[in-house]
Amino acid sequence: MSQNPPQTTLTIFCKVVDNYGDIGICWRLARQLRHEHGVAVTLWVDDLKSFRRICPDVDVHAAQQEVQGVRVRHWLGQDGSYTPAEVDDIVIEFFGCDLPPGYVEAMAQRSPRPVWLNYEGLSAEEWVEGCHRLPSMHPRLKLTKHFFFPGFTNRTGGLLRERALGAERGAFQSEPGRAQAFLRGLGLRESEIAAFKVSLFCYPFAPVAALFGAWERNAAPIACLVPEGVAADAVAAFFGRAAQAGDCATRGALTVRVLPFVAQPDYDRLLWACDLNFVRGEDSWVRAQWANRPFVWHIYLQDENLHHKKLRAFLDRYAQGLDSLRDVSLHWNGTGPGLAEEQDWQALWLALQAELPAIAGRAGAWEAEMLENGDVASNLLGFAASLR
Ligand code: TRH
Repeated sequence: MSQNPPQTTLTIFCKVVDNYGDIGICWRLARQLRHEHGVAVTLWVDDLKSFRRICPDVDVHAAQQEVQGVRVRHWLGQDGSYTPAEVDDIVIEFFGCDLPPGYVEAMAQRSPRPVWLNYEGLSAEEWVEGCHRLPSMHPRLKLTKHFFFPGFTNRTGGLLRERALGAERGAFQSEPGRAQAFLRGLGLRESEIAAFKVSLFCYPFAPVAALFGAWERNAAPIACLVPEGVAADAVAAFFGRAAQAGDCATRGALTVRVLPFVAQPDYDRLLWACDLNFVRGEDSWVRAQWANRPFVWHIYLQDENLHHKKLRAFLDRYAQGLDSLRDVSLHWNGTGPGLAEEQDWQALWLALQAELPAIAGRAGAWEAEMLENGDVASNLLGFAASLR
C-alpha cells in the first residue's frame, strides 16, 4: 500500500518593527503556503494588534489560535525552551528578526535539521541577485541559514502573488458595477464614484498638502481616499480639524474622504477600483504593481538616505521613458531638485496626468514581465526542497 508523503510543515517568525508591512507580508505568505501549497503553517508574531488591523479575524488575546487555516502563536519574547519536535521542516526568519535562542538550539537537535531561511526585504538593486540563496553558517551549532530575497528578476525569489489574483482582479475590473458597489460599501457618494479616484497611503513626510493644493485646482473632480491616520497632518489641515473614518470634505475640485483601515483583501479591491494609487513600504507597493493601475511609491525611510538609492533602482527598471512618473516619484520622496510649492506641484501633477495612459500601458507590460519570474511562495518551496 502506498503511503501519502507527510505534509510539509513550516514556521514563520515575524517581528513587527513598525507599521503593517512586516505582518502584512508574513500573513500573505502564510496564507498562500497554506491554501495553495497545502503546507501546515505556524506563524509566530509579536504584535497581534497590528495583525488585527489587516485581518479582523485575529483575537488579540489568544496565545494560540487558528486563523484561516494558519496556526497563529503570540511571540512573547526570546525566553523559553523548545523541543526538537516543535521545530518544523522549514523555518523562516523574517527580516532577520532574531529567533529565540532556545528555538535555535532545538533546530540544531532536530533530525533531519530544518531548512532555515532568512526572508529579506524587497529591493530592485542589482546586488540582490548575488546575495539571494547565499548560505551563512551558525558560528557554534551545526546549522546553516540561507538568505532568500524577493525581487524583480529571475535570479531572485520573485514577488508575492496569489495564483487566483489575476482572474479575481480581471473579473472585478471588467464589471464596473463591482467597483461601484465596493466603493458604495466604503461610504462613497455617487459624485465621488464618478470622479477621478486616487487612493493615498504614504508616510507622514510626503508633501501631501502641496499635492492637495494642486488637486483643488484640477479641471475635473478628484476624490482622494485616505485610510484613517494616514497623512494625518495634511488631512487635518484640509478638514480644519482632526478627521476620522467616514469624514468627507470638498474644496475646489478635490474631495477628501477618510476611509476605515480595511482587511487586506479589501485593500486590493480599493487599489483595483481607483484610477491612481499612492502606496508605500513594501506590501502595498507590490499590490499596486498587481492592480493594473498607475501608482506612485513612497519608500520606507532608511539611514543615510539609502532609500533614495533603492527608489532610483526601481525607477530605472520600471519608469523607463515615463519621465513624469520619475519626476513625481523623486519629488514625492523628497529627492527631486528642491521644490515644495503648490505651483510646482501643479506643474508636476499636470504632467503626470498627461502621462497616465502611458503609465497604465506600462503596468500591464511590467506585470507580464514579473510573472516570468514565478512567485515567492513557489520559489521559496522549490529552494527549500533543493536544500533538503
Ligand atoms: O505599513 P508599511 O509602511 O510597512 C512598512 C514596510 O513594509 C517596510 O518595508 C517595513 O520595513 C516597515 O513596514 C517596518 O507599508 P506596507 O509594506 O505597504 O504594508 C501595509 C500593509 O497594510 C499591507 O499588507 C496592506 C495592508 N493594508 C490593509 O490591509 N488595509 C488598509 O486599509 C491599508 C491602508 C493597508
